[in-house]
Amino acid sequence: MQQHNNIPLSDFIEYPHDEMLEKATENYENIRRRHSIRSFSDRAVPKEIIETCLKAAATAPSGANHQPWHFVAIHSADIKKQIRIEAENLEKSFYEGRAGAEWLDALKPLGTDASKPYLESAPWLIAIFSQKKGGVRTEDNNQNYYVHESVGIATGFLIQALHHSGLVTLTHTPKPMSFLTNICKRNPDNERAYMLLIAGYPADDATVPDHALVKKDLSEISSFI
Ligand code: IYR
Repeated sequence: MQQHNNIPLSDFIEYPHDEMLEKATENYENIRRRHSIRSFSDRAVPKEIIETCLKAAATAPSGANHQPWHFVAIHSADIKKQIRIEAENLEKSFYEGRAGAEWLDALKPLGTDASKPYLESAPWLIAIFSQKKGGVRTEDNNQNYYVHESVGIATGFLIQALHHSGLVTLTHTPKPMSFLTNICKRNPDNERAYMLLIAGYPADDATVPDHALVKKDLSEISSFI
């Protein structure tokens, strides 16, 4: 049986109202410049940037604080090539009909297709895995809870950290993603590939589809009661 022991909150920072609004606005102005990018430069990004962003991601809240995630940061050209080959094969069948007409229609405004050169050109691919079992210590083998929610939040933190550091990302989910488990040599009994995040600098001629810039208004996405 685990015991509970509280320690005083010592790192909370309170801001006066004006400064709070300034910070909220500053954050909004910064995060609204985040765009999914599909054209990456091959410029190098130091490993310590990725490490620091992963540390930020790992502070995310999770079910029972079990931290049911594992991030594989891929820099190896050989592994990136293997991932590109597998992902493009899957995407080919997806775009050739597996997706179905409605899905393909929904993707038209994004202009995506089966070709994924950025899987080789971007400096980093981060394969994110969720874990069924674990615990607060890596060696634990207890049930994990709210795994999808927890890994989703950590992934959001990671995207935000990379953006904040001055990099761009793309969330990529080739279907099915089990090939990532094999390539990254993860344990398929406990881990499932959750997402592949591409990170780096945008290519000089990178574009953003205008469709992606359409964001719902505050009045549509929220209600105050
Ligand atoms: N995985 C495919 C298709 C795709 C699906 C959705 I939903 C998107 O928002 C974007 C793409 C691809 O990466 O092309």
